Amino acid sequence: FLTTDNELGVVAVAFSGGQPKAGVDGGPKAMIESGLLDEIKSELGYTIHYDNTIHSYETEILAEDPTVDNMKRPQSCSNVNYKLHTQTYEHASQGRLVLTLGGDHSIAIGSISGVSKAIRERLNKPLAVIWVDAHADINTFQTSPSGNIHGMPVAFLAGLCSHDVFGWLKEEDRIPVDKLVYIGLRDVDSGEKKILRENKIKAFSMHDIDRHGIGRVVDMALEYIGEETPIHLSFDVDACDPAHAPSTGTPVRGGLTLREGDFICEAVHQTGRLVAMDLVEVNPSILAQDGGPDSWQVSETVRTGCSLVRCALGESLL
Ligand code: 4U7
Ligand code: MN
Ligand code: MN
Ligand code: MN
Repeated sequence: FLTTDNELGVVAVAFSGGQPKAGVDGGPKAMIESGLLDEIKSELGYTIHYDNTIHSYETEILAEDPTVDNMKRPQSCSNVNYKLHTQTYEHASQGRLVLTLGGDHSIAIGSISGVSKAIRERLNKPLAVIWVDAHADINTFQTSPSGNIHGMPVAFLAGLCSHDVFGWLKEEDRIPVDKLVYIGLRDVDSGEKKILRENKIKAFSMHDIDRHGIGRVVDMALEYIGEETPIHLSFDVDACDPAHAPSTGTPVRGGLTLREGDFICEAVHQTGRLVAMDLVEVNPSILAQDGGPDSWQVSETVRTGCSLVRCALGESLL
């Protein structure tokens, strides 16, 4: 077996430096305060390994962090991700399933690289990644139109670009391009489309979901990965439609329904090969124009994020 039964390592990463909007560092706190970890413990029966710390990484976030080669706040992103890398590596080395709560999606550089390294050492296998997102997050620092690192993590992880700033990222930390599969895409930059095409990367867009239905799409994604491979599920809450996840930095209309999102997580759980999950980009500070502090947007988004996590951990299994 790929993980020890019902042992869960949790890392809460309050980091927003991969993008410009304040507040996404409040995501983990909001999900945890709404009772997520208690439910996982009492209702799903996991033993949780958690340091009871929402890592703010204050010492890692630098006052002076000038743009380097079109990457904004590069040193802060690198420092935070290196810390996270060592934490997910530690959990995964112990055979725990690893849950990382973000934070913006740049933190996938640390979470996935740590798990990848541990899985290679423990099982001598590559790690597959299912990236559920409205966006492909595969810009290189050269193609990125924004310079925001939360739009680049896949490029670094898949070895499509590298940079001295992320010099700690080694070969065994990386994921093979042919074990990467996307679900939910609908806002992909032209440079990213070229990268996806040239590297023949498997991607299921919202169009594919409309055409085949979510059931077939998930089957095809899992078939593509193959039966032996451990899976890291990296879930950006903006994959879901803004009706269900409005409080996120880069919402895009026409997304997954609640059930489609939960279904993806349930189906990945059912493979028995889920070794890690990220749930990122919940930003409790983002309200609709008419929103007050208690607006429904925030609670709905937090609720969606928590539901996705519980489904990936087997909640809806009968
Ligand atoms: B997220 C974008 F240009 N592609 O690179 C970019 F549209 O983690 C958006 O998926 C990236 O939320 C979105 O900045 C990153 C942009
Ligand atoms: Mn996104
Ligand atoms: Mn993303
Ligand atoms: Mn986003």
